[in-house]
Amino acid sequence: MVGQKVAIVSDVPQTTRTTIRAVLTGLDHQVVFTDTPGLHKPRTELGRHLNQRVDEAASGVDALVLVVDAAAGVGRGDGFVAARELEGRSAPKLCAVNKIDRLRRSRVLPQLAAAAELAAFDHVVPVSARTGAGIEDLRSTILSLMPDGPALYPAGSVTDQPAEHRVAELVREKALALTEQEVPHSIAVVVEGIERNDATGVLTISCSLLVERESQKGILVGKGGRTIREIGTRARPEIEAMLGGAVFLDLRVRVLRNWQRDPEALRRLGL
Ligand SMILES: Nc1nc2c(ncn2[C@@H]2O[C@H](COP(=O)(O)OP(=O)(O)OP(=O)(O)O)[C@@H](O)[C@H]2O)c(=O)[nH]1
Ligand SMILES: [Mg+2]
Repeated sequence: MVGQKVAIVSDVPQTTRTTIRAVLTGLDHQVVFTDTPGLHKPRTELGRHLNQRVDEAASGVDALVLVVDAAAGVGRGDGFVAARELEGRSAPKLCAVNKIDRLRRSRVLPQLAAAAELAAFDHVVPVSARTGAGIEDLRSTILSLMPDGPALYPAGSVTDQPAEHRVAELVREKALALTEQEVPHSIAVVVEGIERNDATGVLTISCSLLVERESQKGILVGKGGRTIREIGTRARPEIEAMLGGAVFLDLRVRVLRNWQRDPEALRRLGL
């Protein structure tokens, strides 16, 4: 929607943990998109916090967009989210029916019809975030619904996230892709410091990957450090492109016992 990677992506549910704003600025308009965590049945304190973020974000906006997964099939979970977050709200409501790249043509209409049943939508738009199909349509539909108002962000900004947070998120994205089962949910990433070498211009970024148990630390480090090295190899080029310069990534893995269930740890992690 804004032409740049602002939120990380993974196969693992509850990838997004904070409310992320993405800013689209044109000659005569600015739209601020708020990406939220996915509403789910919480199993930990973190899960409850994530659901709260969704409730907060859904109030006081100019339009609401429910994104559903047409490849998985629109279903009961979507109905639950629609009832909880859309019902009773006066803002215009849209449904983005995503992943149509994975559907045979004949399955698209039934999915659109199922989506239309979820709530009193003003628009239901088929899209593919992967191929970009329908995205222009969704963007112009949203634009047509926006009230007049002043720009809230300077023209050049694409997100409200500080650089440290974006770096930590990119590292977490690579860690999620290289781990499985319960481990991805147990990973949090914190940037401890960024130092610039004035002679070479290289930025040294020190990052901690936090896990909940000693055994998970072993998994994340990998045999002879293989996994943590691979995380760095994958994250570094994206971080360099984002910051516009050479980066040395110093990654270490630490245990912060059961942080997902610890309100004090969540507070310190900004979650
Ligand atoms: N085929 C296909 N896959 C997609 C599309 N959009 C997203 N995906 C995949 O769906 C998965 C989830 O994407 P995310 O962006 O992490 O989804 P999310 O809704 O933000 O999920 P959370 O942050 O976990 O709440 C990833 O594996 C993506 O690659 C699409 O249009 N087509
Ligand atoms: Mg997400």
